[in-house]
Amino acid sequence: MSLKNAIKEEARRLGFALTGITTPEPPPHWQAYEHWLSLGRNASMSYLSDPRRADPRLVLPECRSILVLGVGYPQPGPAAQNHAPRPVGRIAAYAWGSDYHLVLPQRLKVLAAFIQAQVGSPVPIYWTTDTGPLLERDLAQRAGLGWIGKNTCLIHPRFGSYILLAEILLGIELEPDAPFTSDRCGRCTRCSAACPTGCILPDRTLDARRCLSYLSIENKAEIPPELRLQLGNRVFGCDACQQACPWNRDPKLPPDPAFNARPGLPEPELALELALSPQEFKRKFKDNPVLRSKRVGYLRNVAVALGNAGDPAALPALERALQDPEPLIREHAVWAVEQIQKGMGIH
Ligand code: B12
Repeated sequence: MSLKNAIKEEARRLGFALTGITTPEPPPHWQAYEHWLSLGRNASMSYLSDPRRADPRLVLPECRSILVLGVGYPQPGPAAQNHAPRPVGRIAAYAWGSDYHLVLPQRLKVLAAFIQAQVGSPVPIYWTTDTGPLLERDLAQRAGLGWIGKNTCLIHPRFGSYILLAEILLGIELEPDAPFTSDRCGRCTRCSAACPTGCILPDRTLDARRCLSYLSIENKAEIPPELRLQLGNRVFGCDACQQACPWNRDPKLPPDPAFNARPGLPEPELALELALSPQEFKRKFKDNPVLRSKRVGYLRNVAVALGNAGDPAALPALERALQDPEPLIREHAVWAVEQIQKGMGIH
């Protein structure tokens, strides 16, 4: 068996259902990416202007090939109405189980050791998922894993877009796979029509300043008042543009069990969440992506979701949140109380 095939086989054994190899050249849409940054569409994510993103060889100078890997995660059903007896929130599907930033590096480490052992001499190597200075979707497209759709997601023709990506940069040459060249979005615009804030732009980028995923996860400040209603019951991330995508209709990629939903997720009861103490929050979301928003960001989102649910039964929980030590939580709880009172005809 060739080294390339042995590596791919080991990657699949470790749970990476998708594997592809590409060259270390600069990412194909670098210019579009720079333009996107120059317009401020990265919002407060200043780490995205790291100049190393321009060329993988700025990350690993000896890089001669890149192994791009993908794993599936559970797919949410169609956007549901809130029928629960008490208002519940909604967490994006990638965050229902263990945090991929913890799960995938463990596997990448094993795979990197396997490659070193197969080669028999030290190989310059760098592995990452999400946080490394790489344009992962561009590399995945060039490694043949799928195309970049109108919702900006990497879409696999059989497995859809509920896929997480990881890469290993290697100081050895492996034969590259053919890039995925066709664009299968056609004239479909369901993703942009489904986006509650209209943040998906016609040039295959999005404006993070209006993206509900950004606003509920990465954003550390207030949620702009004019976008709070659109948040609906989302308390962490957003899947609207993926749920609308026809390529996600029949999930064929078995989701990796590491990302199966934990008890109580994906639809936590909002009034209970609002009462989480710092210790309870840490315990509940240990090793889960929600930890990233910290208690302050999560409870800010929960308060908005309660305001949007408009249930007067939530008023006592919100009134307790008006005493929270975090000003950001208090401010969003005030908004939520006002929303509920408006619904009751009290001004
Ligand atoms: C910053 C970031 C975000 C930001 C900004 C997202 C965005 N679309 O710009 C926010 C917080 C909003 C976000 C949200 C989400 N993210 Co995110 N995010 C990232 C991160 C760290 C960088 C992305 C980036 O550089 N954005 C800037 C834009 C311009 O680049 P891009 O999104 O890669 O899009 C490419 C296209 O626009 C293309 N392009 C430009 N012009 C043109 C023109 C044509 C014709 C074509 C074909 C392509 C093209 O070039 C860009 C660069 O490759 C990557 C990890 C990484 N290191 O790459 C994960 C990553 C993209 N995110 C991921 C996930 C899972 C999500 C969410 C689904 C989470 C959620 N449910 O809430 C959402 C999806 C929202 C969406 N539609 O993108 C996965 C996506 C996997 C996939 N199948 O695509 C990644 C790859 C992380 C990972 N390791 O798995 N994310």
